[in-house]
Amino acid sequence: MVDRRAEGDLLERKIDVCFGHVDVDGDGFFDEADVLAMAARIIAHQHIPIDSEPAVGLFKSYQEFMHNILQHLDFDGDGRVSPEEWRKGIIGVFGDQPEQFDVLFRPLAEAIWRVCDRDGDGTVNAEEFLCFQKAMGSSPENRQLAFEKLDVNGDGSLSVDEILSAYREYYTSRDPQARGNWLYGDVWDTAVPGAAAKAGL
Ligand SMILES: [Ca+2]
Ligand SMILES: [Ca+2]
Ligand SMILES: [Ca+2]
Repeated sequence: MVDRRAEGDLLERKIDVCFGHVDVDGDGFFDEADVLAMAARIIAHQHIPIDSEPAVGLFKSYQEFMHNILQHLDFDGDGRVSPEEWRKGIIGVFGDQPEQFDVLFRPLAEAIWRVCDRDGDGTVNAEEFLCFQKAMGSSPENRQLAFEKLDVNGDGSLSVDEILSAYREYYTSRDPQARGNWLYGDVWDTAVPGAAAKAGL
């Protein structure tokens, strides 16, 4: 059996898996409707009021994120991101300009974890983390696995900084040992969305 982990396409795989999370309505494209649905889902799963400050901040961050993503990744200018644009764009943008990761993803990741860290102590416990993963559509096995792998010292909580560094590794690292590879569980055990599969990704 071929060990796909050794084939060197780990980064591409992570990005394809992530497309399945961001295309919330499953229509094969990532666009404004998906980010609004994703923000609403994260807020609902954390059981916080939709008009609370962190919730409002999350909607705002997702909209800014979409604006920036379209600027960098919408190569054909149709106002939405296809799986091919997503893969080409993320690898191209971060490969050439790694500092763009902080510009594109960090403000959104911070807003997400402000919502998830409900008591604001700078750490996220297992329950809060699993609620986030549920909102992202991860399988129950992958939710649990992600938490175990990221919680290196096993104390049952993750600092927000640890999660942000996991994000960076997830989107930019080709290192098979990078801890952030586990952000959404086992990427080799996660189905790649239909549109990405059809596009031969
Ligand atoms: Ca969509
Ligand atoms: Ca496009
Ligand atoms: Ca907390």
